[in-house]
Amino acid sequence: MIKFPQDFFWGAATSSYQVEGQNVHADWWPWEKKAGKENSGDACRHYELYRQDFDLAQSLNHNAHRLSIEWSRIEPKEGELSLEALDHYIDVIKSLRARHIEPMVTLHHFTNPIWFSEQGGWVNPRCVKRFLRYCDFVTRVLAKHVHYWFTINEPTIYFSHAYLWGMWPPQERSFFKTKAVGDQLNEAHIEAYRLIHKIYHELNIAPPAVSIAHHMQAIVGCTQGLRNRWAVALREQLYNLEIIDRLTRQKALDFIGVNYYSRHLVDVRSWWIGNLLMETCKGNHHPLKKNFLGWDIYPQGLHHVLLNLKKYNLPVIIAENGICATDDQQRWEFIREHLKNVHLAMQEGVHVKGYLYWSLLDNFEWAYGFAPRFGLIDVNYQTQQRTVRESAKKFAQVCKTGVLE
Ligand code: IFM
Repeated sequence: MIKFPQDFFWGAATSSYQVEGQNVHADWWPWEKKAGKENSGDACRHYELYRQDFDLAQSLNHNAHRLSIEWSRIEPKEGELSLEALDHYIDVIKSLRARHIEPMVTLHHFTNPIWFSEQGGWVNPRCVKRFLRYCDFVTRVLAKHVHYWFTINEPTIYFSHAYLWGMWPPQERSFFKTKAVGDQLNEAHIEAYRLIHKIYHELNIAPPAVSIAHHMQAIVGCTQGLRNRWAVALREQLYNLEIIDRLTRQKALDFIGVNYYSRHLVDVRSWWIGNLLMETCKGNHHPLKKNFLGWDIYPQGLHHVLLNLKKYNLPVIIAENGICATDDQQRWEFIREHLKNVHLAMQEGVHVKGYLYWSLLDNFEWAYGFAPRFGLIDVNYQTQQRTVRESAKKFAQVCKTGVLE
């Protein structure tokens, strides 16, 4: 039997574009059509159905929920920041509070307003200023309702998918732009961190807790040869720790938000830097069970990732951990095994404050569309009917008691 602390945060995460529906002012909206992808369309209609969805979260004993604000709704045209759009999110947050669920708010979760992207997005030197104007507007209003903030979701995934691999809008494949966007996102976080703290100070509200949600993988060598060991160390630093080092040096993290899904299996065939940095194992030497998208299921990696964070001496919130699966039993096993590893890391001194499953609902999985099912709650996209999965009920028991049998 495993027991988590009484004040542990238990819940799930979502993001605006993936669940709300009809986010017509976001850059993904026209891109889906242009790129011939499935359209996010109505998604889960969570924009209207959030109260009913939060009733379900409450019935599942969640005491925390991570959501994101859709920048393109708040500022559909440059400089025209909409109080009415923000009112919606005030209501969303109040609805959570009314159900004793702690809201945790993300300011940027992969999508940008169309006007922002048309002006060069995160490559434009003025992007940070633009982002801060939006952050300022939102924070001043939400400060009295929100304590936990994530400025940017998965910066490394965003810049690699959008600017290096050309998989997401604006579909760039440029090392230089990737580097520029990485730097701008770091700066955007640091400046937003300072701004949010300043606003709380001015408003005489107790200091908030601000972080990023950082995508971390367990970086593992396929064999223990010298090249692989080098590559593992290099990638551990570059993919996992570099951004945290940079942000902690600037004293711009109050906790570390970790999104963990899978392992990254390193197998390098030459000393060429490109191989050292990117080549992965193509064989099937260490087969593991996989999720619906073919990602390795590797719960012990979460323990590994968390231990590597111990040196920062900061609280950690698991801001996302989840599986897309057609077999719901696999979902519960995934949750159970990952929780065991969270607990192990806690026993070894990592201060984990909470665990948020990705995701509360099945939703729009970006370029993969609606096929991957990550939800604790099944969504019928024809009828918008919700059905609570068995895995959600088992997880609900843990949320209620803090005990994993
Ligand atoms: O759906 C995404 C989410 O938007 C960011 N983290 C990973 C999830 C699963 O791919």
